[in-house]
Amino acid sequence: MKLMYSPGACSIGIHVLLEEIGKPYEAQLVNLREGGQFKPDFTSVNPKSKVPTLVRDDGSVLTEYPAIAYWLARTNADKKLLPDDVDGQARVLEALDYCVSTIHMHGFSRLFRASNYTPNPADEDKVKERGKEMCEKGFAVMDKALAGKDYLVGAFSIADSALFYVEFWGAKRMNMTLPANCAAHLDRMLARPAVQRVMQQEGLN
Ligand SMILES: N[C@@H](CCC(=O)N[C@@H](CS)C(=O)NCC(=O)O)C(=O)O
Repeated sequence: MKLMYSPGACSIGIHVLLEEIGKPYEAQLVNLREGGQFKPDFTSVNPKSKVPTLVRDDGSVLTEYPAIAYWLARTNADKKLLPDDVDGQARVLEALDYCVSTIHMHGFSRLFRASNYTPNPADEDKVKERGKEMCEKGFAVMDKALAGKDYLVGAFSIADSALFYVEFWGAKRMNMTLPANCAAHLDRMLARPAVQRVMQQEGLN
């Protein structure tokens, strides 16, 4: 398998899952700052110009964080990255989707790419403010979901990998103060050996 990633991007959560699984894989850096996602050698693999992109052993390409995480969990069932029961699985997908589709795609996207949300540069600060509010609301929801628990749904699951990357962005890139349960979850994630290996590999230590 080959993961196409960018250091500190949302692909870090899939990188963590690959390390948790422990099977051999290759990690290929795509430099988003230099526009590597728009170059033909990348777009010929993923025309969406996004990481994470996973090239599987049969050469087929899988994109979109939730799909990649779900496929990795189902094809490595012994690693228990999804609960066994349908209700638990639905809860994992519910939390995973909220982290990716709401906190990342609505909240952080406004903070990182305000110019995509307004044609008027003078309005960009307002867009960022709205993005920050969305992130804060998202973290408050996840904080409640974590009350009295180490991980979102039972044991560590694919949902925690997604919560990890948005918490990481909030605390380490945007200097936000995470609510207590999210801050403790981020610390718990950073203490996992798989996460520490990824931080080192992506040069984020
Ligand atoms: N919906 C996609 C979003 C992926 C995404 O937004 N990736 C960002 C990095 S965090 C990216 O590749 N951005 C490059 C760009 O937009 O040019 C997913 O779930 O995988």
